[in-house]
Amino acid sequence: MAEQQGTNGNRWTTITIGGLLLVVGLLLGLLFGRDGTDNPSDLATHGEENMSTTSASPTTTESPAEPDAPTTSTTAPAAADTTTTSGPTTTTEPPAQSQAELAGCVSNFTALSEGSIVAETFVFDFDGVDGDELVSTYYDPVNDAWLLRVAAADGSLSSELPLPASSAIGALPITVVDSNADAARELVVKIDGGAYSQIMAFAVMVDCEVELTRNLEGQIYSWPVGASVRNASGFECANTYVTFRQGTLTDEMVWSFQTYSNALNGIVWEPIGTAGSSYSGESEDDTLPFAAEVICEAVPFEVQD
Ligand SMILES: [Ca+2]
Ligand SMILES: [Ca+2]
Repeated sequence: MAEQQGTNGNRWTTITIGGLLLVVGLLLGLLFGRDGTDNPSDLATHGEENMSTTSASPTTTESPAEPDAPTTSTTAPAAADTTTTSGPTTTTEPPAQSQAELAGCVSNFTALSEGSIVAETFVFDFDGVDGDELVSTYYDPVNDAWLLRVAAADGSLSSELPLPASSAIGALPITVVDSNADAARELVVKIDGGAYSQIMAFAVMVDCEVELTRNLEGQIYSWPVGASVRNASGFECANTYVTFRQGTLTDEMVWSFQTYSNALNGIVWEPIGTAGSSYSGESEDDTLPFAAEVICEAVPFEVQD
């Protein structure tokens, strides 16, 4: 019995020791449990890592969007194709440069607008560079305006200029001259009209554009040509200059007249000589002392049908 009690006591001590170990174990477990409560922060950091990896993943989804690169690589061959297709044409026709290119101009051809009425077209080499230009005056009914138009015969270039002509009177190319003997042509063009006269101006090509020539003040240089009972005017081309004349019949039945001799320099008319180019005079009777016309030797040109 005593031995049994002893063994029983041992049992109880082992149970209590076991219980103590359990308690210790629980305490340790609690301690680890606190570490476990720290874990949420670890989870949070893990979460952040996850976030960063998920935010990183968009960049990896963006890189698939680099199919843009394939599209640029597909357009690049296309550009190469066009240059190679245009290449053969330049190699098959080496001298076939456009008039615009030959003249060092930008190709800016604009077709004549529909409904336009061409008065007349002169064909000649206006800009002095290979190939003829088609030089026309035409009426644009949409804008109720008269224009001077120059177009390269090969359709590579065009330039236009509005003229002051009223719609009832109209504008017209008159002749082609070289009034200053510099081999560059000038077009004499009627830009308007009056009661007894036609208003003339000179047009030139400058830097791929058609321009009307100017006086020293920069205004369009125009001159009436024609005669009435009491008024007359005209001009005459000399070798390197033009003499413009204007007269009025006085009450004494003589013509009082003025002449101006000017030479074209670029697009500006300048008086010739240092003494000035103007002269005033009177006729001896009522006979007009000059021709009320354009008296200039024409440079050859064709009139288009
Ligand atoms: Ca030309
Ligand atoms: Ca000239």
